[in-house]
Amino acid sequence: MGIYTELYPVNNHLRHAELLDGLWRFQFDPESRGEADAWPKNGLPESISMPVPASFSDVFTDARSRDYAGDFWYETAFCVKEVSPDKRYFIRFGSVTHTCRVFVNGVECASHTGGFLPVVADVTSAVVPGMNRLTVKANNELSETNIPCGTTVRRSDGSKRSMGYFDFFNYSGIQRSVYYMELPKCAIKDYSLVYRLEGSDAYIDYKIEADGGDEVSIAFIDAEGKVAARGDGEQGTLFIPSAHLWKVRNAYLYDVVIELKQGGKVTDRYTAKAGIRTVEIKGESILLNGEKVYLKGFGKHEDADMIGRGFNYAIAKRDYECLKWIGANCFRTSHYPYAEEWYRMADEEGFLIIDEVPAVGMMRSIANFLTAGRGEAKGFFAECPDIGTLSKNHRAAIEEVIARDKNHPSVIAWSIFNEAETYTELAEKYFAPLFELARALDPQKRPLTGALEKSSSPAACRVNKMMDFICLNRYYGWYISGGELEEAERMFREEMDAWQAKKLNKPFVFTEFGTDTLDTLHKLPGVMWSQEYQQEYMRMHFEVFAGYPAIQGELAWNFADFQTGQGIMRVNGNKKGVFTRQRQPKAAAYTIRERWLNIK
Ligand code: BDP
Repeated sequence: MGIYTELYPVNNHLRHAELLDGLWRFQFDPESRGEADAWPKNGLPESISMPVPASFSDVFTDARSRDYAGDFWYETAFCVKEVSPDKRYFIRFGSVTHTCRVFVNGVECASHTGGFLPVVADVTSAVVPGMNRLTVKANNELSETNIPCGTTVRRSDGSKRSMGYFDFFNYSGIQRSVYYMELPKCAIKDYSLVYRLEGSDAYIDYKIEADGGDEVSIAFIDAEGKVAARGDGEQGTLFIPSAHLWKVRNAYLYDVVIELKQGGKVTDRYTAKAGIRTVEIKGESILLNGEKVYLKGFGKHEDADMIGRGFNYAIAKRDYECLKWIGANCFRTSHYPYAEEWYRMADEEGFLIIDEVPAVGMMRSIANFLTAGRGEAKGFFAECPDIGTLSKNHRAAIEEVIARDKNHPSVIAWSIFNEAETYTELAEKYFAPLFELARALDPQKRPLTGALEKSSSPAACRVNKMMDFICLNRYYGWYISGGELEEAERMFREEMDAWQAKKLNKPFVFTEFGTDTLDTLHKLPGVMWSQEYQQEYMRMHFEVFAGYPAIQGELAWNFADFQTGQGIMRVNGNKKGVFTRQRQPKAAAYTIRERWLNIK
């Protein structure tokens, strides 16, 4: 297991987890003077209040603050009742975007690169009994050596501006929940579960990693509270005859209880949910528990009014209700790992997730969507200033996402990139070790993929051979032959024929197809941007999909309208949502619903 992000916080008589969400102090630091001026020790000198979790941008009423790029600071206080030698103390951030350093009482306790995975600070040596100051120095500048990729330029007045090589707003800040945790010194660090099915019987290979202790045990408890299986020792195999399986939209979850003992005394207990299921690719099929599954759903974003990319339960709940209403069973966490709460909810609701690392923008283009949509991408890797650092950060994201999400039954695949250069020798060299790494790290050996843009054509792409199923982002009828659906369909079929001719014997999943659509515009016959056009475009795609048996999934772009940077191609954001940003259906939602409710 190795890398671990500290298990999702739980509260019980041996573990204490306290949410620190609320109003924190906040300050921009455009001159990067905070450290020299000892802000971690003395406090932020001119701070304002700022909600956590939330992106900072959309709470402001001035453009400079909204679009700020550079260093910024957060600060709050937390209470430690007593400092015991038998305990360890942690602060766990769901994420801090994009890089951060964490200080407690002025002492640096952690630093992290990558804005979409947990940051865990062991603060044991810094805490004191009573109130403690927690300070976070963050930075949201984009570069070509961190993911997501982009660049940071200076305006004529010297201020910085971040420009992503991607099509979503560079929301930043503490966008996920923060926990203060007290753990026993002798604690459970990590666990993994791997399932095998024989008929209706399940075998569960488990591994537990602990810090100290001399005895460890694991139990699977069924929904009636009965122990279904129990095992002792750090690793072993559990057997559950006639197991309840975790199925699509019919999720059965067991309670898992892991206990650690020292000298006969229980020192730690960790509880979680587990769903018994297998995932596998066989020929052109995606199999869940040995049965074929067709993926229906969307690429999403963590994105909403006011809170930006901040996690909010009500929004997530509404999204799941919309997904159920429309007949979806899957989504891709485009273009970064989402807050852990999304996966916990998917586990419970029986949704399938393609879990994507933030490797987006590996194409030098501010209007990357245009470039990618038309298949006009130019090289990225040849000019990347430091491939070593980029790949180190990309590796870390893969290690951390697998460490974090490996036990979620909802996660059925890892997506290693979105729309990267794949058609050069450099790209092949870049990606091969990353795919190998993911394959080696995932105890469940889930299928691997990446989302290919138009330049990754059947003839040119050198990376699809590393993938277990192939994800295509295609915009025939939008970026290509926009407004000309018949012509678009011919070109689309031509490309699909070329893929088919390659006889790859792998499933294909459409991970993007869609049209920008204004919820105010109706026009008959449909024109680009009208609701009618979005419907016609969808119908055309559904017909094409039906003609190719290897197509095993359709994830439309996008679930909802979302914020992007400004530009002549974006009207206050990307409007390819099938739902509006307020999660109300556009006309195409009904077209899609009619189809998806009828695909079993
Ligand atoms: C693709 C990107 C996605 C964009 C989409 C679009 O993967 O992030 O939002 O196109 O243009 O290039 O809508």
